[in-house]
Amino acid sequence: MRVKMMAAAVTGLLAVSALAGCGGGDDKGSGGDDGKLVLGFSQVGAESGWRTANTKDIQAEAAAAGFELKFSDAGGKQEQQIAAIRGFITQKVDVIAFSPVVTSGWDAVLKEAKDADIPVILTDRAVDSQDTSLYKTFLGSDFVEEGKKAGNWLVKEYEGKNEPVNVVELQGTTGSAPAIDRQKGFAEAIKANPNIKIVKAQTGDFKRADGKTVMEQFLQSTPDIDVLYAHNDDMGLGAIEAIEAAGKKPGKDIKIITVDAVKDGMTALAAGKINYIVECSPLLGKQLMDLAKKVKAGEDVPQRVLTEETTFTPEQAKAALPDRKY
Ligand code: GYE
Repeated sequence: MRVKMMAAAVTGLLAVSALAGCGGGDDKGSGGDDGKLVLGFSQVGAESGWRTANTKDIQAEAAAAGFELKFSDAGGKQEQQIAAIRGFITQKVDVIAFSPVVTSGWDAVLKEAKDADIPVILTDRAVDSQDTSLYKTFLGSDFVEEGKKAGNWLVKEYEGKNEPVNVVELQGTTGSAPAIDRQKGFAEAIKANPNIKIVKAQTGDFKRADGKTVMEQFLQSTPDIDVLYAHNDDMGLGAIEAIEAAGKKPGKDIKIITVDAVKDGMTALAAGKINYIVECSPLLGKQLMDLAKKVKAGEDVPQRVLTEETTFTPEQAKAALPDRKY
């Protein structure tokens, strides 16, 4: 039975829920048929280079750890993530991990997982649930800190200059933890120089195409843009296309700060089209597998596990690029 259920999982969640009534056996906690730890992972989607690197890393590290990974891509839709998590509960996986597309609206499904005694690990993005017993741990970056690093660079860049600095902000997916926190950290940091003002802010949904169209609108509606702050590389790269099409020089006429440091972003940074990148590492796989092993064994894990990250100038990007894995 278990084998049948797992095969069904590959073909889709509908098939899985159809099989749910057939009695999945009560082998919960004993791993897959061959004793492997079964990890259900619900990914946000494939919106950016960061996400693709994150997915690859999780798949590779699950294989390296000898786990059975049930991977589900939600196409950026919360209802699909909820359906995927429900599917994992029905299949009685050992551990559920997911990267929540937005912060709110998770309490009910997290409660269902808890009632089914399946530990949950938040990966990359946070939820706003007040009851922190609904998940075991949250592994990922400090997005407020990332926003602060971006803002601090800008404050330094204009230190001692008494001129207005008009900033446009391309924000990530509305309601997502990285969009909320990167906005917040940046806004806090730029308070240090009252000349720096955010003149326009809009979401580009973390996507390159949206970054381009929103930047086109910014350029049309707003003269004198000095700086673009984009919540990820992809939106910044889309915006570069719009800036060049408008006959301006990215990195010079308009300074650009982004977050992530994926290869395409680092290449643009090395070429001087982006001025500064705050790193956000997508390589969470190894830590996720270690945490999954521990929660499955009933060991205590810290409530919060932070990823270590740095920042890059064009010179640093040139030096780092040859060894960049993603
Ligand atoms: O910065 C962005 C991606 O949640 C940290 O999501 C992640 C963000 C990342 O689409 O590129």
